[in-house]
Amino acid sequence: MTSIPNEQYSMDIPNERYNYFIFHLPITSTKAGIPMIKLYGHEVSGNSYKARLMLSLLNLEYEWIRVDLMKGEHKSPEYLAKNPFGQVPLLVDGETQLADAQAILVYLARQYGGESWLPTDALPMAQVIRWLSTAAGEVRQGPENARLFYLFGAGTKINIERATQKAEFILTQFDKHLSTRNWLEFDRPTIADVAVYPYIALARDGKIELDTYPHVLRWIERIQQLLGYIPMAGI
Ligand SMILES: N[C@@H](CCC(=O)N[C@@H](CS)C(=O)NCC(=O)O)C(=O)O
Repeated sequence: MTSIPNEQYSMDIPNERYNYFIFHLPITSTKAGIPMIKLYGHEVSGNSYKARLMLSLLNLEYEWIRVDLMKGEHKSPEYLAKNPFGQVPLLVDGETQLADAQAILVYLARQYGGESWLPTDALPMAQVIRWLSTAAGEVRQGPENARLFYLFGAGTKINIERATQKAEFILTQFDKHLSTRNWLEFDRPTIADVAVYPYIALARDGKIELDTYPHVLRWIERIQQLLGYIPMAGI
């Protein structure tokens, strides 16, 4: 989401789907007293969901720490001491403290996922990272911003025409790319798919219909069939 003042989060979350998830996220996980991974996030945040989804796909236990964006907890001195950007998600793994969904995906993939989710040879790694950039660039400027506009209103100062246009552009690109392949890169899912998936699958929240992108729809279904897949409200 784009950085916006706290008061703009004091909206009505649009429907009960979101309330359901507040109460159905993992609460705590410690194994024999060993400190486990902690994830700071919010249930409406697609970026927090990226990290949750990856943790689940890797079958990792973690403690979910809800940062109440609506109450401005992400701008509290305590939270800013952890992440000066004042954003979720934030991952803590022992001594490691890491903000940014894409960075968290890289960390989890390499720390716990071997070569599968993020290969280390120069070209394959670059091919995956390219989609992480797309997630933080075109996807954020398009479907993510359109969703932010419709969930949080005109106060976000988002140019909705521009966000919609960018969403349609990137969805057209994805649909073309996915017309000849099952996954964004290689013959298996990688963090490229995980990085891009949430805000594409949430596009309808931004009044972007996916029906005209059949290959994207089939890719969404494939992701939802992955072992360890977990949903998010709105998808
Ligand atoms: N580059 C960051 C952006 C994170 C982000 O924008 N998080 C939103 C929630 S989805 C947030 O915390 N917004 C509050 C703010 O920016 O003040 C990432 O990919 O994790």
